[in-house]
Amino acid sequence: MILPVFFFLSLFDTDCAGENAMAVFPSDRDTTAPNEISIDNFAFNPKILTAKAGSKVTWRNRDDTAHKIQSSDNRFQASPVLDTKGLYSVDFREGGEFPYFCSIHPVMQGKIVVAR
Ligand SMILES: [Cu+2]
Repeated sequence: MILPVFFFLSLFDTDCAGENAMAVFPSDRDTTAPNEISIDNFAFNPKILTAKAGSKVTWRNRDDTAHKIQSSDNRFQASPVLDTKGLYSVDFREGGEFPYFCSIHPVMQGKIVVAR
C-alpha cells in the first residue's frame, strides 16, 4: 500500500527541482544588457542604440580581434584598444546623435541616439 504513494511523491519532487533550476539559473549569455553594444563579427550590435540622457553606454568586444571606438565628431573620448572581452563605457549626459566608428576598421560604424 505504501509503494504507490512514495512513487507519486518522487515524481513530484523531480518536477519541482527541474522548474527551480530553470528559474534560478537563467541563461543570459546570448542576451545584450540595456545600453550595451556588442561588438561581434566586425559589427556593432545594435548598430543604432537609443538611450536616455544621463545613461551609461557600454561596448563589449566579443570578437577575437581588437577594436577601438572613436566618435566621428570627437564628442566623446575615444576608447583604448579593446581586446577580446574588453569593455568601454561612456556617460551620455546631453541629448543628440553620436555617430562613431572603429578606428582600426573604419567600415565598422554605429550611432548612439540620446533622447532627453
Ligand atoms: Cu574594429
